[in-house]
Amino acid sequence: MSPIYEGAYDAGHLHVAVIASRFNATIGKRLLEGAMDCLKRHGVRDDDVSVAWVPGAFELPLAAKQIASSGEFDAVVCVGAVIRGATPHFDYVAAWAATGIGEASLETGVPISFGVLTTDTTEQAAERSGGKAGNKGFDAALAAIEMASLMAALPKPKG
Ligand code: INI
Repeated sequence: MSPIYEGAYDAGHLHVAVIASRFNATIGKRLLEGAMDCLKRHGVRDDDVSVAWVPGAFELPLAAKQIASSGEFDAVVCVGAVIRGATPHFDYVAAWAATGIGEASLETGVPISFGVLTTDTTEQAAERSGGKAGNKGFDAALAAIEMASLMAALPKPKG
């Protein structure tokens, strides 16, 4: 039978970077806490986690690309909150954060997870950053761990 590839959650050997967006800082801090909690619970050593702050979600892709290109990390976690408010800025920032993070991951071959909330209100963001709807930072860190494990297990690119 052909192999079935799946990522595992034993992360004691992983080096992980978490990039947090300072815009909507209260939410960003909670998402970062969620990500750190997840990494710790899955065995990642404190010394093997680096944290970087960027001004806003728009800046996440560039920082993620450079960190992922360093070769020092098995996975990168991006966290932040884009809250709609009354401006079309929301759409540009949210779309670029998602697209740019995805591109950075494809270009570097390093898993970069998307822990960026895109909500209509601050209340919705609070619910998803340690409130009744969980913590998206925790979820993004878990996805990063699983993907780092999966990427190590998958057949390597030719050449
Ligand atoms: N950045 C965010 O992270 N969240 C937002 O909700 C947001 N809004 O709505 O404007 C936001 N804007 C700042 C943006 O990410 C950049 O930091 C800024 O445009 C400078 O490049």
